[in-house]
Amino acid sequence: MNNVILYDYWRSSASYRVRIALNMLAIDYRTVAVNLLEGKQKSPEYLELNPQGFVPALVIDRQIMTQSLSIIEYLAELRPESRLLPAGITDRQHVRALAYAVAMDIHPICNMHVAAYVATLTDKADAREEWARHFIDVGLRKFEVMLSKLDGMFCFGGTPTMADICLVPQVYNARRWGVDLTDLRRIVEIDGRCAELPAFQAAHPDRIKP
Ligand SMILES: N[C@@H](CCC(=O)N[C@@H](CS)C(=O)NCC(=O)O)C(=O)O
Repeated sequence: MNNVILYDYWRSSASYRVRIALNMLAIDYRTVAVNLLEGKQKSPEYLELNPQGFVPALVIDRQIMTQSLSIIEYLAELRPESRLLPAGITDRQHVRALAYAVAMDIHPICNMHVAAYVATLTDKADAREEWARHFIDVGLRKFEVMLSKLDGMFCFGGTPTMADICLVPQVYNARRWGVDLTDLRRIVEIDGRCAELPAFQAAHPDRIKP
């Protein structure tokens, strides 16, 4: 892979996921920042790359890819030895269920344009923050129960998978919005373990921040 470009935003959790996966596979890439606060995701040039107006978009040798989970699954298929997804078909299903619980059930309802719309429906000054806090809290509590049925150092087994790649950015967001993580023992433990790994460290928003 010669020419890999990630269009991302430092605080975007979907971008954060792809940064972790690329780092885990030691794929060299350069980033192009798409400033969400300035609405650059809606510019005609960016919409050419991702008609949904979301980051990330990944371009590999001119091939444009969108949707962070489909990108991670592509990378997992490209490099099965990475174990982003486990070898067994049933194990893979479990990892996907964990990853989707975050990426499809928590993240989208707290997305910037959703929270911004919620704020227009009420006079409550902190509606946006309360909305995000509530849905992240509820979603992560359910995720903690899912994890309690599984063993291992990470979400699924002894090495990080797509599930951890989704969890860590969501925990970053939870902290950002002030969600109380005290009771979420497994989640906090796994997040701490991932934080020790260089691939996760290099992808952290604080390292990407302009
Ligand atoms: N399902 C998409 C979601 C992407 C997404 O929601 N990206 C957010 C940042 S984390 C975004 O670009 N938001 C812009 C907006 O809400 O206008 C994916 O996983 O790639």
